Amino acid sequence: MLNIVIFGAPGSGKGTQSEKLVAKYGLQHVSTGEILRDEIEANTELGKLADSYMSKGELVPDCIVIDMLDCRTEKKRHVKGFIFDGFPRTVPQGEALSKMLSKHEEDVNAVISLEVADEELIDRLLKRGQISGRSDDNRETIEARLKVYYRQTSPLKEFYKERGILKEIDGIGTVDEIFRTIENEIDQLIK
Ligand code: B4P
Repeated sequence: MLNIVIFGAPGSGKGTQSEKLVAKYGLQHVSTGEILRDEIEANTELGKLADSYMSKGELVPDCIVIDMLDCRTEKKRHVKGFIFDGFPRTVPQGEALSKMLSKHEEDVNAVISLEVADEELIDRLLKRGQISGRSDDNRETIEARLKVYYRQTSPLKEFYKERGILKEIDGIGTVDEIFRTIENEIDQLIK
């Protein structure tokens, strides 16, 4: 199995590049952001709870996201591998992911970190907000999400660097240019 984490600040292009990775490598896409937005859309209890955090730019608590993910990946054990998009977002989530995969003698094979400067991130998310209508794509919430990223999510880079699997990639350029760099990393891994 091939287990890839696509990592980066909000708006760095995780969702965009994940779609291309799924198309090329046939991996199962697991986007915690998408799962949570579906729950909000369906007005479930989980969705209502998630919305109270997401609309403020905060992370949904670890225990909720970890249980949600564990349940979904367990149901899909027959796949070629996973692309984890937007998960993990905290060190406890990173530890939980390794624990989940270790039940099947697996681990994360590579963490692709998309590096994009803050001004570009804000610009992209404001543009997306104009068309997506997402409640978290407005300036105030975007700034809160960036603070949360630096405080709670970026320490994961050190976590994965220590494990020797962090691949930092320039996330500025066209979607195809960035994808070619990611492809090179993954092709080396598969060889
Ligand atoms: P996510 O859904 O993961 O989304 P994101 O971080 O906002 O965006 P992403 O990086 O995927 O950007 P995209 O490709 O769309 O999270 C949303 C929220 O859910 C979080 O804030 C949190 O509250 C909650 N959540 C999710 N996972 C969680 C977890 N594990 N724990 C706790 N809470 C969690 O790209 C952004 C825009 O840029 C798009 O418009 C795209 O078209 C554009 N773009 C992409 N690549 C580009 C490029 N190369 N050049 C120019 N524009 C580009």
